[in-house]
Amino acid sequence: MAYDFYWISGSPNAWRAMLALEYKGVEYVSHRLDPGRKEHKTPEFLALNPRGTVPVLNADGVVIAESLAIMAFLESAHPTPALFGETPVETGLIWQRIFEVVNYVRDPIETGVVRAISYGEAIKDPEAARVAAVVATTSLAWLEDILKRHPYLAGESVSAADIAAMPILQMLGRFGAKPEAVELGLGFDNLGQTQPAISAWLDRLKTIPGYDAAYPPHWRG
Ligand SMILES: N[C@@H](CCC(=O)N[C@@H](CS)C(=O)NCC(=O)O)C(=O)O
Repeated sequence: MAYDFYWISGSPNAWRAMLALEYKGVEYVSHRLDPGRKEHKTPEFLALNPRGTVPVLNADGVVIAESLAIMAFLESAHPTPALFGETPVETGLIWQRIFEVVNYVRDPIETGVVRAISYGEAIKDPEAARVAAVVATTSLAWLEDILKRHPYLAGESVSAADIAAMPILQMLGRFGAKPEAVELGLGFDNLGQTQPAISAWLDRLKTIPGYDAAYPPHWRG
């Protein structure tokens, strides 16, 4: 099957789908879109995904435009190495963790903190930013507790749950270290000290197959 994969550098949703492709060693044609030139809003791209969002995987005309759906599709088409477990118990826990991340971690971190910093809202409204930081810290405490007890989110081995969550935490580390975030005292500029288990988990994930290939190119250097 021939795959065309559409993505934007630094998009957390595209990152997780690309890492799944790379982790599984699946061949694909890469289409990096430039958001500055609105390449995800061209008529050609909107014909593939009318929402104009990435990631998109076109598998011989079957178009999938949701990151988790792409990961599930890849698991079915390329079962080895497994990302969604080998037994019903493992698969259930992995999906449990994915939905917990999507429902309780993603928004407080991505919308509450990362977007506020990157859109310049945090500096305009420091009080709101600090409130959002407290909410995000509660989500981090939940992750930290799991990762104190297990090396990965769904237990002893890497899974789709880790790959789904990792870009969100990387975004927090990157934007939490921006000077304005540090100046506001949001508390995300030294995850190694404040959340050592999350930080160690991020380091472990740097060694999995495909990590370097899927790392956002404009973050390098
Ligand atoms: N639920 C979708 C979300 C896709 C999404 O919002 N992608 C963002 C990048 S992370 C995007 O393309 N934003 C551009 C836009 O909305 O114009 C998924 O998981 O794939």
